[in-house]
Amino acid sequence: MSRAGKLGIVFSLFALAVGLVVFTAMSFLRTEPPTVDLAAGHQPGQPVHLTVETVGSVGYGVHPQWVSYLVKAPNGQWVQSTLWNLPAHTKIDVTIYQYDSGSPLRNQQVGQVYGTDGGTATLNGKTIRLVNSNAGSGVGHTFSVPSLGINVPLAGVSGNKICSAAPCLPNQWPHNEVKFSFTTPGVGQYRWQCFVPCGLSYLYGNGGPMQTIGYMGGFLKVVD
Ligand SMILES: [Cu+2]
Repeated sequence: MSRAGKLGIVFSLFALAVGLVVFTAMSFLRTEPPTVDLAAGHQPGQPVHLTVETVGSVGYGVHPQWVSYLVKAPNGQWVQSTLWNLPAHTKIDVTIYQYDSGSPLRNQQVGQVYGTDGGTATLNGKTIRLVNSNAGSGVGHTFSVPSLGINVPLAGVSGNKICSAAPCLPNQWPHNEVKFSFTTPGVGQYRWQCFVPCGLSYLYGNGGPMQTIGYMGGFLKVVD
């Protein structure tokens, strides 16, 4: 083969490799879960029920091993999304089914409940103002909205029977039920996330699911 021919092949292969890298990077960056609409058909003055779950591994999709939040859509389906439309100036009654194990917190501050109605939550029906992560099964995740001053620690599940494929159902797997309420502010997008470095096998636990929308963080999309 001529030198030009060889060069041509090398150049084509190089261009193909570059193309693949760009395509992979772009498709990764473009990936965004669907927004689950909990504001449609909302009657003014009525509270909105927001039901979510946290799982130790989602069990499907591109990252089956990753920890994740899921949300119950108005049609009753569990959806792996952390983008939720909520009506403005409305009381949101939140129920979180927490199916993951926990550990002591590095930052004890996120063991406290704050920013919710009454500054409290309930854990399996009992009113709490904090979870002592150095006792019991620690804390698995938090539900935190820094710009609204909200933080709720989610106590870890005890024992080693842990649901590892979402959606996990309360009648099938051990879980902690955490309930609290808060009131949405005006229209805007408010970042929320978990503050437990739960991205196992990533640098300091803060990579992977901790920095990917759809797993351990998302947006409260507050609409009119
Ligand atoms: Cu987490």
